Amino acid sequence: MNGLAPGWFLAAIAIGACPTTVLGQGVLWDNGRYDESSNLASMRNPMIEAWTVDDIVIESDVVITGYRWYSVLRNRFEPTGADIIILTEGFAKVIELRDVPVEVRFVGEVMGVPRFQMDLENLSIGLPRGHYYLGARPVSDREGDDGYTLLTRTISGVTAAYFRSVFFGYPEWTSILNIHGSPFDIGFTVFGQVVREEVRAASLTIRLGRHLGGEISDLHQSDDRYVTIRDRALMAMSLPMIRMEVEGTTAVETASRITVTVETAASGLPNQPLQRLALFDYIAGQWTTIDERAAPPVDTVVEIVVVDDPARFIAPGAGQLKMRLDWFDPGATTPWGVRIDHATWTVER
Ligand SMILES: [Ca+2]
Ligand SMILES: [Ca+2]
Ligand SMILES: [Ca+2]
Repeated sequence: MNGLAPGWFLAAIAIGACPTTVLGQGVLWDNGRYDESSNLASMRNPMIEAWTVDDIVIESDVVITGYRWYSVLRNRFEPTGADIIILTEGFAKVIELRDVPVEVRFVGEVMGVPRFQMDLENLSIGLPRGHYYLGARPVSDREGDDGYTLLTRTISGVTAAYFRSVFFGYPEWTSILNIHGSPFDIGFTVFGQVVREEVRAASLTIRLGRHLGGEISDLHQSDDRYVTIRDRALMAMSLPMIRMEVEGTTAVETASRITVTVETAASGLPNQPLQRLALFDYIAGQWTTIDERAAPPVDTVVEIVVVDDPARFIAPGAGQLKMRLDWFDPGATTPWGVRIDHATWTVER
């Protein structure tokens, strides 16, 4: 164990606004910026290797294209590159890239020690949705060059930062709580694109029929928890007896494929009502039927894949999607109804 501490504390000092880089990409996760509350070793040189990582939770499948963090670089440390590591929530390695080009930008000094914004760009790391740890570190071929990742007291995600360094006496991933005695996060940002997202309904409207039970969250998965609706009084023959609309929002910018999944059933009747499934076409400004069938008397999954210009079913800019389910009069002489167990979209880039 070397006598060096893995990090050192500084009094909190307000520093000026950070110059921002426009990477032309979406922000997948923003952990905020460092606040000078603390820092922790994170570097690779011929003598020392240390990692500091922090967690993110991503709800959709993504491609990570950039990672930004802030570093103290000592002894005129000019990195030859950087390493990035991504771990599962159990700290199993997902990927480690070494000697990646890094953009280093001076952002200020505290007590004569310079701080730098560090950007990894042009990454292409596909990740399924989940809870991960990420970290990066500057690399040098000189022994004296030290890098320290700048931290913040604002905790995002699920946990505070973790650290690992054989050199500093932490051969296993160790919570910063056990190193600094209080929690800190890394100030970092992850850039990239959502490539596959399961979109759950965020609003539910029963336009025709009487809403008997269930709420919007009952549509989010197939679990035999339902929205139930009964037929309306018969007045306008041409309109459906039951009409349900749901709306959701996707972060996928350019959709190449939308899969619509619904699971429904209707009361058993001498003639089953016609069930019609439609998506709202924002370009044409009208509903487009994507499926029509006799409503099944038991829970039945209908999965419709839309590959013919699916982007028209997403509101430009806002990312909204609208789905409509109609059930038409089966000529029944007794009251009847429907139940909807599941109604979601899966949007793929
Ligand atoms: Ca965290
Ligand atoms: Ca079911
Ligand atoms: Ca359900």
